[in-house]
Amino acid sequence: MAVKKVKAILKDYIIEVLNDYRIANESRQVSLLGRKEALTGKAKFGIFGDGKEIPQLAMAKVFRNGDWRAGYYRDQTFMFASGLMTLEEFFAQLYGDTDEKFNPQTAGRLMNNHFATKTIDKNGNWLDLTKRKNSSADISPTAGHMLRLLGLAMASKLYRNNKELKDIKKFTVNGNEVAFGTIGDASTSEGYFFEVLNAAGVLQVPLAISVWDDGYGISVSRDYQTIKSSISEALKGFAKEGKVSGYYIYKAKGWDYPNLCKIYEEGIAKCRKEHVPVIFHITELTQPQGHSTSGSHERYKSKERLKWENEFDGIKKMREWILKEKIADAKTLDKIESDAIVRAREAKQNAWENYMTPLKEKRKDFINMVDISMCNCAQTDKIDSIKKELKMVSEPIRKDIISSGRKILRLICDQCSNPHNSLKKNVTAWLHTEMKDDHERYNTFLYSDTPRSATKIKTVTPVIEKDSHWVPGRQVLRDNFEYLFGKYPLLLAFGEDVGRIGGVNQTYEGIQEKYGELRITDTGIREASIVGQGLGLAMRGFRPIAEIQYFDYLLYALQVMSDDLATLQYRTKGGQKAPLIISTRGHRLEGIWHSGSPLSMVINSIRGVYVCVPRDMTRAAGFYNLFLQSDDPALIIEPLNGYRLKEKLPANIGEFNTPVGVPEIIEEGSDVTIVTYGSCVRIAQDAVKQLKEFSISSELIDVQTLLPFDIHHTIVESLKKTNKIVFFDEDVSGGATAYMMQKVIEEQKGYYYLDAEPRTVTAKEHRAAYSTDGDYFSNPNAEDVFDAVYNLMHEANPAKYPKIF
Ligand SMILES: Cc1ncc(C[n+]2csc(CCOP(=O)(O)OP(=O)(O)O)c2C)c(N)n1
Ligand SMILES: [Mg+2]
Repeated sequence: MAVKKVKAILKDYIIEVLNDYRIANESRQVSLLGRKEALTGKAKFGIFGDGKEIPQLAMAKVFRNGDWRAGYYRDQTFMFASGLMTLEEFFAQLYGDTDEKFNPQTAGRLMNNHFATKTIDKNGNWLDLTKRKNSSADISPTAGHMLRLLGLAMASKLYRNNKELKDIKKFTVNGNEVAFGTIGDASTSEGYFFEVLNAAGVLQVPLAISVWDDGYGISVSRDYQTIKSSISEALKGFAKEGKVSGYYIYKAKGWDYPNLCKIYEEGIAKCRKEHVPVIFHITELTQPQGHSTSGSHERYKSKERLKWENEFDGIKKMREWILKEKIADAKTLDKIESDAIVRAREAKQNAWENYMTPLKEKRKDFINMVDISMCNCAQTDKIDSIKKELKMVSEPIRKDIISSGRKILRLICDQCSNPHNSLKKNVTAWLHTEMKDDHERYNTFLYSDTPRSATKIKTVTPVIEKDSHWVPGRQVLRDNFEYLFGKYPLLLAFGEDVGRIGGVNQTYEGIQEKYGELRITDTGIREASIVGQGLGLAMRGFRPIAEIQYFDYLLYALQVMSDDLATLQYRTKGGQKAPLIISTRGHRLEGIWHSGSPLSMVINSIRGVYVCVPRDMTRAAGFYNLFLQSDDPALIIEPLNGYRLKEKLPANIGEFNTPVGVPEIIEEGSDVTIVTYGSCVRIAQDAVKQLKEFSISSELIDVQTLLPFDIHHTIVESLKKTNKIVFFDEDVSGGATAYMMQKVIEEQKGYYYLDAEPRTVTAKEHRAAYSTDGDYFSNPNAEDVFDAVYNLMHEANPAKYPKIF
């Protein structure tokens, strides 16, 4: 019996090893073919995982349902071995196939070997993430994914330790999920790597980072990248020492299959159970084909290095080991290898046909439709030559067909249009249908398109009753947060000074005492990974508010907001979401780094995230209330000087909301429209008062959100009445005022209602000086607004409004 059992185990082991060997070989073969596809022009670019196959097999063995990956472009073998991608899908990515049936992870929106599993369905509902292996969507900026990795790992800790979440089902099983990260050796030089490693060590979260060390970052060798030329040496101080918390650090050779299997099994088991983070430094990896299809590694690797890479090729080494251990004979392995070549070719062929057949059909249909046999106008020759040219394209893409269609449409003359079968009508209808189709293909899912889109939430206005109390603005927020923490068990807030003291402006005062440190907590000073933490947590079902203490410091976090958060829904074509709220406070305080309002920098880099600029705390609270019902990410900028100003405490605290894209008319007027937001509203109100004394009637509009901007075109309605407009804020000139101007004058067609040139009132080019009146001379003030408006009135009617100075 015992012998039988041993034999059975041995048999299973042999099957497992040979299956791994097959996956490694198939993975290698698709890499080799992939490069050829790119070099022969069938793909635009290719980056592959050859040389990194073996450790990924080991990692995949311990990657379970519910676990997460945040990695980079070398991980194809891991994806194959985890059952998350087929070889056909590998090629579909390479060709940029936009058909989700064939390229479900990115639908052609990302370059090849960028991986992303689905976490939500088409209506934005969460899938059961405990029953699937999850890969957060990759991005290209090196180490950029480290930030979200922190949040993915943190979620397990919170789910395990917060007993009130024991009924949460779709995201966790007792916090047992490990967040697997992968990164290249050279990318560990990025600051984010160290920032996140430090934070994960402090937090003690189940994060397992594998460094695929092939000695190079493109052409730059490890000596230029890493102190002591070894990341595990460099990180020795991070190691766990007895009871002192830290990391388990493993180091192994990337071609040593049995040892890799052993360390991954051991390391991940500890990580899962103890929630201690782990580093796997995997050395002696290779790049058989160099970095990518953009160049060849012979340019920078020595002959000796190339020879070594050949000898220490992981697959070759695995073969040697299988033979040495007598797990299989050479014939068996030869067969696996030759089958892998066949299978890779077949996958390539299938993917290419899937991609090309519909395109060729589309071209055929189009050419048949443009039937000019009945035309006798002068342009038929030109039309014919465009058709011929299109026919000649051996591998047509949509651009070829649409571009031909648009050019042909210009040449179809109205005279030859048969009313019953009008060529013009047919081509026009075809073009409309195609453009709609391509819009869906390439331009959707910047924001959520589900019923939980922030634009679709029913508006609930704040209820102010006769006996409502006047309270400082910060209390409106505080009371509102207290209510929200009670209402949403998955709501979290964290940031610098947010936990114990309740925020630098006391907007969370007493909330940690009431709801505990797991819900509301202090973080280290690490803005980028505060946002990353929020992003990862939001991807795992939490509703985080990640606080950046001051708007000026948002720059540290702008990269992750721009490259990762803002593109998430788009780059997965609605396959993943992260409804994260980033909160900060800005506008008008003291000096260069405490007064900023660089809104153009923000709105122009984070399209995909809504940007809210409330003028007071009731409006700010309304945005938190709105976004917690929505599945869109948002940035909410509280007006710094509004915490102490009194507001009436709404009776329906926590329930009212502030709609997005809906400006509010603060003052009605007839002479001029003033458009502004945030703290500038109060300054504009002062200016409006001053203007009134000169009998100038201003209509003052608070846009409330810059993204989205005035979705119902309220502002142009005001302009129709006043025919004059001033855009005012404290960004630089050409900044957010220019953005607002473009929206109103071009998009809303405000141009047609102007009687005078549109004006902007902005800050100076330099930042605000600290000196007590530095603000007055750096930022725009009520007098500047007054002058801008008055001068407009003067130009229109110099007799009534004589020049002042
Ligand atoms: C922020 C950023 N800088 C530069 C690049 C260009 N780039 C892409 S990959 C790469 C090298 C990465 O090397 P390594 O991390 O060792 O990974 P490997 O490709 O060797 O596996 C560079 C510089 C980038 N993608 N992102
Ligand atoms: Mg490298």
